[in-house]
Amino acid sequence: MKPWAGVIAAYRSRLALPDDAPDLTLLEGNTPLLRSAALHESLAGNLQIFFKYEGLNPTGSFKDRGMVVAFARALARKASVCVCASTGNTAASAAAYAARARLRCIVLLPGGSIARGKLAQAAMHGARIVSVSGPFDNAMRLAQELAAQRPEIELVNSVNPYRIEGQKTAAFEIADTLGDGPDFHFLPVGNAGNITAYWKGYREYAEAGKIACRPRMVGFQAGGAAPIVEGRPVSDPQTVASAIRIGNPASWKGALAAAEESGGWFGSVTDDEILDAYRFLARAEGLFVEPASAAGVAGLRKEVARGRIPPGSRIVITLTGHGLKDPDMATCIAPPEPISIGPTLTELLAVIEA
Ligand code: AN7
Repeated sequence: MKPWAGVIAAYRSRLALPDDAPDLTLLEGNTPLLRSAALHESLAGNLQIFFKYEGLNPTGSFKDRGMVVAFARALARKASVCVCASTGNTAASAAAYAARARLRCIVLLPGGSIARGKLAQAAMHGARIVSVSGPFDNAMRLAQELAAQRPEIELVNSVNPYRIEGQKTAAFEIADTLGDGPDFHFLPVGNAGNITAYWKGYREYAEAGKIACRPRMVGFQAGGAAPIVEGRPVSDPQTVASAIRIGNPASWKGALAAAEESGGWFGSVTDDEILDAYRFLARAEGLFVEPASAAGVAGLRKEVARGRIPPGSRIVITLTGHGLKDPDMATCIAPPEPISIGPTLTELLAVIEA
C-alpha cells in the first residue's frame, strides 16, 4: 500500500486547485472513522454510529484539511502573508502551515477566552497574535478588510473557497471507507464552513457515481450561540464551547443550502448537554475531544430522544478537535486530584481498596 501523503496528493484530481500549486503537506487527513463502543448502546433504535475523529490531524483539528489547500494556492499566487480571524483552531492550523510554507501569519482573536492549547500552538509556530475587542465577528470583519486592501495578504478563513475544497475531503474519506454515504451526518456548526464543505464533498461524490446515498446533514450550535437556528445574528454569543462562540457565521448561506438540499436541519444544545457528551466521549468511548466537538453527539442524543432518527440508521458524527486543545475545561470538568502516598505497597493497596 502506498503511504498516505496528505489530502492534496490523495484527492488532487477532485480539488479545484491550480496545476502549479505545490504538494504542500503536514500529512493531514486520513483520520480514523471509528465505530462507537458505547453511544449506540445508550440510545434506542439499534443505530450504527461512527466517529470521524478529526482531532488526529497534525494540529489537532479538521482545519488542517482546508488550510493545506488554501496555503498551496497562496504559494501558487505568491502571497507572502496570511491572515485569519479565529476562535483558536483556525489560528493554530494557519500558523503551522504558514511556518511550513514560509509565509508570515497574522491571527486575529476575539476578546474573551481562547482555549490555551490553541494559543500555545499559534505562538509556537510564530504567528503575530492580535486580540480584537468584541465578539468574533469584529475580528472576522477586520481580517476581510485587511486582505481586501493588501494583495500580498491571503485570507485563510473558510470564506476562502480553497478552505472548503480541502475540507470536503473528509466526506470523500468517509465514503471511501463505508463504500457509500451514511444516512445522517451530524456535526457542530460555528462559522458553518465545515458543514458547507462536507455537503460539497458528498454532492460531488454522488455526481461522480461514487456513492448512492447522500446523508441528511444535521448541524448543531450551542444554545447561547445559535444564529442559524434562531434565523438571526446573535450579538453577544455565549457558550463554554469557545470554538463555536460565533454570532454571525461567515458561511451561513452554504449551511442553509446543505440542510435544505440534503433534507437535514439545524438544532441547538445547551452547555450542559455539550459537557455531558464531552464527558461521555472521554469516559465511555475513549475519545478526548474539545467541548465544541461534543455538540454533534449531544445533538444526536437529542434527536433520537425526539424520535427523529429511524431505527437502524447509519450515522457519522464529526469530532472536530482534540481534547488537549482546551486543558482548562478538562481540568475543570474532571479535576486531577492525585492521592499522595509514600513509596510502599501497603499504602498503595490502602488507596486502591478505599
Ligand atoms: C473544534 O477556529 O471557527 O462551522 O476560528 O474549532 O466550520 O466554523 C472553529 C470552528 C467546530 C465549527 N469544532 O466549524 C476557528 C473556528 C471546532 C472548531 C467548529 C470549529 P465551522
